[in-house]
Amino acid sequence: MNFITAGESHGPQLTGIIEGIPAGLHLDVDQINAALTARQGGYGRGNRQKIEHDQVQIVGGVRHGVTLGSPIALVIQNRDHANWSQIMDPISPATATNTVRKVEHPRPGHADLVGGMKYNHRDLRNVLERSSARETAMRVAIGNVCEQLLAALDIRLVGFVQQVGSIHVDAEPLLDVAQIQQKIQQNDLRILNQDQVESIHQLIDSTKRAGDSLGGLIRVVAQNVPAGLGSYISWDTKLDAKLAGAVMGVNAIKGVSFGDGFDVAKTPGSQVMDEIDYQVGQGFSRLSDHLGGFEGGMTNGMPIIINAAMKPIPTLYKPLQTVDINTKEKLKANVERSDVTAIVPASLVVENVVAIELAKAITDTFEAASLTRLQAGIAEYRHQLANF
Ligand code: EPS
Repeated sequence: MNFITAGESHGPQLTGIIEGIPAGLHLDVDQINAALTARQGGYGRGNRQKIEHDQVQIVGGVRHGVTLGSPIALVIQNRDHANWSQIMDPISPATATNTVRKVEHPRPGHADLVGGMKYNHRDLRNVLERSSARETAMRVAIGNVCEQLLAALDIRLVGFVQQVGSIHVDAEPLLDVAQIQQKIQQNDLRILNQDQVESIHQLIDSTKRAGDSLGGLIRVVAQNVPAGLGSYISWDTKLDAKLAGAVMGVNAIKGVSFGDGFDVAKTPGSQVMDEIDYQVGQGFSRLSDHLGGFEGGMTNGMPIIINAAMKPIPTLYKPLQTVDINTKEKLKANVERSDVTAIVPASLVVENVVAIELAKAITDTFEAASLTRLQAGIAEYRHQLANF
C-alpha cells in the first residue's frame, strides 16, 4: 500500500492517490467528510477555516460505493483559491500583478528559509504554499479510507489531546477507543476531562491576545490490533519505527514516544516491563501496557499507545526577527493569518497517519487483493494466536 498527495494551500485543490486498498470495501463518503469537518474544528483555529468547507470527491478506484482494488483518487477543493486564482495560477507566466503576495521575509520555525535555499526560490510563497498544514486535509481523507478498512477488520483507533501549552489534562488513562471517543466528543478540545475545558479556553484566548501561539501533547490509542505486525528480524522491519516516522511526518510534530514514553528512562525496569498473562481461549496478554503495545518492533496484542509532542504554530502575530532574503536587512517576519493552536486538528491528523501505517502493515502482511481474502487471512491468524 502506498499514497501520495499533491497541491498547494491556496492552489485549486488537494489531490491524493492511494494504491493497495483491497477490492470490495464499502466506502462511506459521509464518514470521510465527517473526518474532514472534524479536522477543521477545534478551539484555537483561525479564520481560514471559515472559508473552507472540506468535502472529498472520489474520482477513481471506487464504483457504486465499493472499492475496485485499483488506485483510489481523491480531490478536495480549496475554496480560498477563488481569492488567490491569479497569484496561484498554475499556467499564466509570472507578471507584476500576479506575484504581489511575494514572501521575502522567512518566518522562523517554518520551512520558508531552508526551502528557499534548497530549491532556489526567490519567492518563498513557493515553499510555504506546500509546507502549509493545509495538506493534512488530504492525509485525513486517505487516513479515513484506511480507518474504514481497519474497521472492517475490527480494529479501531482514536487520537486525542493530552496537553495544551502548559496545561496537562488530568484524567484516568483509558485504553478503550469507544470510551475515549464518547468523552472527547463532549468538548471542542478533544480532551478527556470536561472540567478543564474552561481553563484551556482561557489559556488559548490569552495567548491569542498576546499575539503568541501554543503547542501540546497528543495521544493515539489503537485497539484490537493483532500481535505480530512488524518484525524484529531487521531494523527496517520494526513497525514502531515506521509509525514514529509517519507521526514525525505530521507538520509541527517534534517528538514521538510509545506507552509511558520518555518516563521509562527514569523508571526501574520492574515498573516498565509488562508482565505476561494467559487466559484459555484468549491466549497471551500483558498485565499492563507501559510499552504501548510494542516489543521487539512488533505489536504484542495490547492496545497501541503513541504520544506526539507538537511545537507551537510558528506564524505569530507578534513577529520574530528575520532577515530579508534580498537586502539581507534584519526585520520582523511577515505576519500571515494563522491559528493560535492547531493541537486539536493535529490530534486527528496523527490518528489518521497511524491508521495509514497500520493499514499498510496489515496489507503487507496478509493477502489483500480482496477484502474477503484479507478478512479470512486475519481471522485464521487471530485463531492461530489465540491457540499458541
Ligand atoms: C497554515 C496557515 C493557515 C492555516 C493552515 C495552515 O492557512 P492560511 O495561511 O490560508 O490562513 O489555516 O491550515 C489550513 C489551511 C488547514 O486547512 O488546516 C500554515 O501556514 O501551515
